[in-house]
Amino acid sequence: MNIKEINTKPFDDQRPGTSGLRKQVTVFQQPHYLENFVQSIFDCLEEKTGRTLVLGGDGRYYNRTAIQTILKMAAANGFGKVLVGAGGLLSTPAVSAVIRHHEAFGGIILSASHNPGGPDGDFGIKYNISNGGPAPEKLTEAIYARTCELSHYRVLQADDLELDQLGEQSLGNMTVEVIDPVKDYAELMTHLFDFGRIKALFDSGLFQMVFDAMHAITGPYAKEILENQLGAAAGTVINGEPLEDFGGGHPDPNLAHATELVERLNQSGPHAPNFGAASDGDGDRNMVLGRRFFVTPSDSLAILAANVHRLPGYPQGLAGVARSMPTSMAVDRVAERLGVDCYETPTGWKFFGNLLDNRKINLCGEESFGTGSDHVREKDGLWAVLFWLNLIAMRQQSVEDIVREHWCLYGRNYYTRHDYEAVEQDSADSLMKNLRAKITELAGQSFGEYEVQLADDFQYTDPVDKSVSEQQGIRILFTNGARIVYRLSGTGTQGATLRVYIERFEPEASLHDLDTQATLAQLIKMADEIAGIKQFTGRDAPTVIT
Ligand code: VG1
Ligand code: CO
Repeated sequence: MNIKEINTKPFDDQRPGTSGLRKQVTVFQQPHYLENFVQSIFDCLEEKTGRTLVLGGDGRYYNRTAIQTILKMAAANGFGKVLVGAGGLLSTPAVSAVIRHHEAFGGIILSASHNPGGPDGDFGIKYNISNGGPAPEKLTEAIYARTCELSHYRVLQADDLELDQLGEQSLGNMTVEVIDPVKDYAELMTHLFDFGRIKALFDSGLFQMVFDAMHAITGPYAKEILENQLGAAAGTVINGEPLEDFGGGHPDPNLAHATELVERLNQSGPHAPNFGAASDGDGDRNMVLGRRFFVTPSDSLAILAANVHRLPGYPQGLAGVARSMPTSMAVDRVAERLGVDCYETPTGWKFFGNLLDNRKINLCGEESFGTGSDHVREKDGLWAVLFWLNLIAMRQQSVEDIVREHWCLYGRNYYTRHDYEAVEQDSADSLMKNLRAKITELAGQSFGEYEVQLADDFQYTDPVDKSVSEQQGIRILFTNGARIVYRLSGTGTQGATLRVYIERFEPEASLHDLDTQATLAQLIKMADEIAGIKQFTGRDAPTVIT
């Protein structure tokens, strides 16, 4: 084996964010940049010798180059085997499923998720541990510390491998097995949902759906499961071919970016689809739409929690549930009624891992179009879509009717997120600093009908390993159940992104049909006044509203 030790110098910007290391492609293309980070991951993994690693990405620009490099580095660092998705492709939830199914040591996912791709877009890399989930903070911090002192990395001198044919080949002393990226994942789904029932729904001819894969990774998964296995009409999956630049689009499944899907669902007439869904770059997010009807991700989580006992894969029902702190409190009401625990975690899927592993919860979600369960350790876009399909098939109701019935029973949490993207880092930091200084004096203050019950900088103690995560967002809770939350994004690559999350609870069913932005207008105004958003950012309006 011809292993080379390459001398290198540390980069000072390799601290993983909410979900791995995310940078512009041009940053990753600097000599040694990717290699330094990969070697730092490997250096932090004890007992990796001879073990199996899973490797794949969302197919964005630089995926193939990075896969070849990582394979050669894995061989030089003593791994026994790498399972790599054909063509270098694997969705994020599929990596999680493959790690668990094959009891692998861990996995590397190449993706910048919902961020745009292409030579001028973003790239990212993330390490997942043996439970299939994102590395916990302790490990990501250790990896970061290693990047700050790295002096060399190891790489096998070998030709690039052919990764389009399934099967095993050797790379130095290591085996590389190219696997079907869809197979293990699709198999897992058949155990969770009633495929027969969903198939009958499609076969009835009375139900049509559109799935927008946004030219990202979910296309092949959705085609296989929805069209081939469940009998959805050919053409149900649109934009189903993964492209290196996502066709120039922004692979983020929300009303602002999945415009083609939204147009289809807004059609009228007998041939308008009944159900629409989309997923993001790496397949872990989902948006769910009914006919001319949008389901907020927070409501979706609450509805899944209220219905999980109906599904074949969850005979024990809801064991407990968790949501990220900024996610609306709709699911809390479901947990309360069912008498199960509801955990509030910091943003990012890595905080759900311990809760899932220890069976404190079996369902979790985030307001950012992410929901998942204990079947894997990542959020899972297509899983959520299948859940909704199963629900529709069982209840024989439209998406809108299911949601409205839920609101009638539990009340409605009006919810919105306002993002201010690419703000100057210094301005964003000053805004947060100023807000932090104000927190203590906010308690007890009134703003019209809103009285502050609690204002703090969210801190989380993991109930399992007792690790503490601080400064996870500033939250202001009002006595009537309304909330305003502020935090800075940990996934952006240009400047800073300020996220402001706003919600208010409405128990009255006759008031469940209001326009979200209008009914939250007073809180939105207060959010600006309290934090000085205009003053600090110089912006009059958010960049994206979801
Ligand atoms: C965002 C979302 C967060 C999500 C993360 C990764 O993080 O808010 O809920 O877990 O993206 O999702 P941030 O720090 O930018 O707010 V994915 O689909 O981009 O891996
Ligand atoms: Co994603």
